[in-house]
Amino acid sequence: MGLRASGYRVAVMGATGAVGNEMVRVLEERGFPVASLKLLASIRSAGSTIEFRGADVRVEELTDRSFDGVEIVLASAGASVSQRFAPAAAAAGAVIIDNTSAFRMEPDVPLVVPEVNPHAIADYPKRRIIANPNCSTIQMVVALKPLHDAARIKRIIVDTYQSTSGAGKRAMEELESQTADRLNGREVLPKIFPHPIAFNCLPHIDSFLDNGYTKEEMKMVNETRKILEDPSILVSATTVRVPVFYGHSEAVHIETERPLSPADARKLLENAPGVEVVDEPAEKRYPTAIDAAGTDPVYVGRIRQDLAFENGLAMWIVSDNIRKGAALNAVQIAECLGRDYLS
Ligand code: NAP
Ligand code: 3JM
Repeated sequence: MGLRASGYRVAVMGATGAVGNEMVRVLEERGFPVASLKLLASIRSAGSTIEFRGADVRVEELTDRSFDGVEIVLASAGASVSQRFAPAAAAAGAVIIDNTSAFRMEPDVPLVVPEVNPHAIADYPKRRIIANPNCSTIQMVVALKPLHDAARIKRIIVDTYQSTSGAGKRAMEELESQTADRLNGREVLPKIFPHPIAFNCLPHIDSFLDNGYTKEEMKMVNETRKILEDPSILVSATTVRVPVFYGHSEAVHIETERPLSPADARKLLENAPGVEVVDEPAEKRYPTAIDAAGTDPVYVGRIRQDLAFENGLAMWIVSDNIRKGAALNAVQIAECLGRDYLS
């Protein structure tokens, strides 16, 4: 079955945000068949317009009545907004592809990365919600899935270098203004982030939990297990916000059950969907956030034997967090849903 030629009635919740705006662009770029497009945000930006296929579409205030006649909702207006409005959207008959952490770990909600576990979408009728994982989890599992299939990953140690776009539009503005303030000798006043983000690194994303990890770090632990359908995988993450606008980078160290050479891992990754290997260190070629920004792949480089494990591999994984980490992954889910489930 292909995508319905007459199109789908789509709504974007949080359309004026960093993620929502990119969703609209990705729908257009990929030629997703949109029969009608509803752009929803808070009262603050109701009445503003966003361009879609050359026409200005007016942003409407999100209410319980926003979903009449809508088939697919792409949601990225924050976890509490999804908690509040996803049930109304489901009751109106829509399927919600939710980019927030609100429902990801609920057992009757599929958590999907199309290159990794597209079959999980089959469970969508239970709640009519499909969750999109956290950006840092998505890029990591796209790269690790083929290695897991080949050698079974037992343990993952990951440190992230996450860009400010992951914290929304105002967070990016804060990096910009603090950079200018610091360079001009003005006082730097943190607002969105707890400390200055310009010329700094903050080992603090989302809130701290009793076990000493942050919620962002525990998303990587729990979501990875759910997506790879292996609750025994051990994951330890340190998630760090860095003064980068677009693109998350990750230093990833894995221990596998069976030995896997760096050359074999490279071959598997070269053939993996959604992955591009950039790994010629002698030529100074490895992935960077600036190169990844605005593009779709998950880039992997610095693939090498990890000296600290018996069967260990180390690598560097980079992707545009707003595209594959959020908007692109959500639109790819919509494509699978439309193609395989919505007649
Ligand atoms: P953002 O740039 O701050 O945008 C937030 C969006 O939500 C805006 O469109 C805003 O509309 C809307 N909104 C906020 N409160 C609302 C309300 N009460 N009712 C209706 N709309 C409301 O943030 P972002 O970076 O795009 O992220 C948005 C959410 O997406 C995050 O909170 C997170 O849950 C999720 N996210 C997921 C990933 C992922 O990894 N999958 C990555 C980043 C973000 P106004 O213009 O009216 O304020
Ligand atoms: C990425 O409403 C909120 O607190 C959203 C915070 C947030 C999330 C989240 O928890 O949904 C900001 C940025 C995410 C995410 O993808 O998990």
